[in-house]
Amino acid sequence: MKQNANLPSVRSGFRWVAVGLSLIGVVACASPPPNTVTTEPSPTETAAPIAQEPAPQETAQTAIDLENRGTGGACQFVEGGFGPQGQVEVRAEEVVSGLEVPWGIVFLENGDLLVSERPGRLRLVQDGQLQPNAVATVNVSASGEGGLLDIEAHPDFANNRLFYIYYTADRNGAVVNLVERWQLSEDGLSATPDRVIVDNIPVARFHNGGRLEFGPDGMLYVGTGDASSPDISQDPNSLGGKILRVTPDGEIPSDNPFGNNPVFITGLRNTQGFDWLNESTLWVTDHGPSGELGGRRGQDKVSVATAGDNLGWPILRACDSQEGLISPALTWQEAVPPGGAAIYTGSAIPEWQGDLVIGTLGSEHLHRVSFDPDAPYRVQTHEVYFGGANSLGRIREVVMGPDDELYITTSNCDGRGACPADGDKIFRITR
Ligand SMILES: [Ca+2]
Repeated sequence: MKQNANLPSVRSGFRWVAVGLSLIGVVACASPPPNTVTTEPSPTETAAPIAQEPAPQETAQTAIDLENRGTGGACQFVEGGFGPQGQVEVRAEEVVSGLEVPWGIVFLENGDLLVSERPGRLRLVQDGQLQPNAVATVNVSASGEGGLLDIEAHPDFANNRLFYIYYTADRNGAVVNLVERWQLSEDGLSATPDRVIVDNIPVARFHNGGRLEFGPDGMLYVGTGDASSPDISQDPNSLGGKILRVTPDGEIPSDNPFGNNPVFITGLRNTQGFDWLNESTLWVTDHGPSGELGGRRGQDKVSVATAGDNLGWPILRACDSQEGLISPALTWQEAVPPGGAAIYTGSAIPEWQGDLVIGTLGSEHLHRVSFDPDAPYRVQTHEVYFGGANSLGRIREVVMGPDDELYITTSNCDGRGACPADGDKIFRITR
């Protein structure tokens, strides 16, 4: 587990060594001006010891100021445009092409990669090669933003070969989103359903959520959408517009914030990306309105949240604050909107250590966001990569690999982008 000096990323994950993904080609650079550097201190500088104070690593969990999170005072509003051009030299290496709307990727213990394609196929990247036959075809209802969405592996996948998928299913005309657990065969070439983990998540043509992540506490977190019904986000008895938290078997943990209820965070519209800055605190990205509720637009956001928090959809606008609701740390006037997000824990791009990296669909960027280590609702650095001539197109998934490199997927063939002849791709983002 890698740790930034002040903001340890404690997210559990697959940290197996020796990944065999092959590099196929170098595709794009961020083309920074020469000799430019970021102005923030490096992690090692911020970790400079102060006399008679305990080491930051020991106090990071308790020293973080969450009391003032979300009161709006520190909220950064990006007015026009999407953010300053990134100043760190990074590039994208193509890992595989020929995919159709990949939504989620997960690394297996041997470095192979499972990819979910939204039309309903699970694909295997074995020894760096996309296998021609699907591992499994899931019977999805793939209209609008629904279909086969994220995938996540059981924390003990190496022993039980269990993994989870989030998908949209049509049950004799009743369409639902659900989380289902599957088991991968020993050779990795086929998979079979095991059991339903979370059922009857609200569904609509738009806003189906879909993100699955295991937290550092070993629990499965599920990001859902408001299914185009904003009011359900504020209803703790609805599974829509939430982050849910369940055990790997789908049970409700006894320490969930709303009693015998999988709901963990409320007031979301359509989250597709979140990661943990410590055991109990998450950075959460969310989509803002796209014309509903009187023509409101833009206002996608990044918030700092913990158990029981209400992130304010559909009540809050931009940096507004209201008693009982959490205002964002960062929001945009223009629609970005965010796909996946992950804390960068690799060493290839040391400037990004501990920062949140967000892939965006509409604006087609990678956003790098760093936060005040003592008050993580306060943005320190925000910049964008892969704009303009370096564009990779729409970016959906953002995930750290077991080789400590960052991986993303494109979503250019989802009907909203320019689908190239060789389809959607997985890229490694590195120096
Ligand atoms: Ca995932």
